[in-house]
Amino acid sequence: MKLKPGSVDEYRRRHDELWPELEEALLDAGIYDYSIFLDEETLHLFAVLKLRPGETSAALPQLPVMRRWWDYMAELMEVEPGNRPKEWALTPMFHLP
Ligand code: RM4
Repeated sequence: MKLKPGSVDEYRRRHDELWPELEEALLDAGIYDYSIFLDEETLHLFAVLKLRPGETSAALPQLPVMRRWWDYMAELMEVEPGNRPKEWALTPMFHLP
């Protein structure tokens, strides 16, 4: 994902106050150990999370709370039409299990 210039502090503040119902939806979708890192130079965000076995989190984008969060965050982030954050896939280069 990527932030718009000038959005770093507000992006952090909003995540420090993550809506409890969104946290619940993320956990219900099987997500845990979820972190988002910022490259201060490029404003790219690198999200890494774990999914419980058998979970895909595929239903999340359809949930009203997810859509409301994406609408709320759209002024701070590069987004697709519909306000889903733009994502740039990364190429795995190494993994030590
Ligand atoms: C991000 C973005 C992601 C969401 C996290 C919690 O800003 O909206 O889609 O998973 O917040």
